[in-house]
Amino acid sequence: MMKFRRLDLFCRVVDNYGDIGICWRLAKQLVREHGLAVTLYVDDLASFRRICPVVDVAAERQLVDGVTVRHWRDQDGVYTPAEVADIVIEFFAVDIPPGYVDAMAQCEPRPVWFNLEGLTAEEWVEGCHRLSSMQPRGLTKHFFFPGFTDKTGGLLREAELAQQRLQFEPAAFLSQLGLTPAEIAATKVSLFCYPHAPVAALFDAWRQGDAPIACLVPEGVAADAVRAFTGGDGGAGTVVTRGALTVRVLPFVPQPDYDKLLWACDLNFVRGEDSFVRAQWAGKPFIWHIYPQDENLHHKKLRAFLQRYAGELPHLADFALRWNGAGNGAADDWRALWAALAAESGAATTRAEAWQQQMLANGDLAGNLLSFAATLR
Ligand code: TRH
Repeated sequence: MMKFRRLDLFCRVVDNYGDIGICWRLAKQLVREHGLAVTLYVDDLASFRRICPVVDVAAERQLVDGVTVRHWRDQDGVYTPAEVADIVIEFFAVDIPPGYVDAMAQCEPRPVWFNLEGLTAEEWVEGCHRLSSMQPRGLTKHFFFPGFTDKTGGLLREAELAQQRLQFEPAAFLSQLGLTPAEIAATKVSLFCYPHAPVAALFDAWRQGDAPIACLVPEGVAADAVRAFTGGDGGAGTVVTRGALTVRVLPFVPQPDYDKLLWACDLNFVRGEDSFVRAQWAGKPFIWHIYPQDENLHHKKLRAFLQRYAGELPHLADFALRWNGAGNGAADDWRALWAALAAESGAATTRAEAWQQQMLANGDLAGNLLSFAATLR
């Protein structure tokens, strides 16, 4: 018997689309697969609309795909205990409005309160996952960490994802995006990265290569390199071929279509947290551009992941380190790096599939979170 009926999720958009991307996925899954009534409080509806175009940026409250979405404007609201959900999640340690916390403290029993943390492959996570932290007025907060082992909360994954991928027809999807038969027949690479990635050098290597490459870039991504290569403004719909490389600029697609793009490509460059996880579920080789942090903390996180994932893929690891400015040595020869990576592509595909099975065994984050919540009541 399900102990919980309602769940509130608080999301602050710090940067880009990953914060809302993750919260939106989780909220939908909790409604669809677990029958919870979910309210998503989010402070930036414009970012939300980029990944989910039906969102109304002017609405204080709206129902989207079964999730109640509330515009979280400030910290001033007054809340009653009746408004408080059975489970409350703060994403990435955001400060829930004090009025809401007051109302939580008046509830009997108290709601189950989680801080849902960011994803990292570092070992310390296992020691912190599920730890509790006493809060004033009889409240307790628990840390919940996504992760890559069975001692963490696992990764977000919808139950129907594998089936959807199985039924997916890549050629039809790619021609809907405007790709020509020649581009569909080429090695297809999706490119999603931060502005500091060495894209121009990679384009140069691809251009000079022997095998045709179709690089699919969402509008606004790697904008300088795309403009330099295409000689135009790099708007959606731009397609330019030089040498062996065709660069095609795609519109920023709704979140479910981004999954399909990953499934359809032979290699995916991804970034942040959410696209990084989706690339893993795509079962295709990928290169991760990690979100940069002060004092190169992200390099440590990148190495921790590569150690788990790419032990048997030295060229993929090397390429990923250099893509992130974490490689050893002087100037990078991207032609040689690409040739080494391409030579490893069979092993990288096998590894991507095996990794997927390994991750499946850890359960999915939403299910793991609810099972843990049930032990707290
Ligand atoms: O956009 P990101 O860089 O987001 C984040 C945030 O910056 C966040 O503050 C930080 O904490 C985190 O990275 C590590 O990258 P991410 O996480 O991959 O999120 C991108 C989202 O955008 C993901 O949900 C997929 C979605 N997306 C689309 O819906 N359509 C598209 O066309 C593309 C390219 C992405």
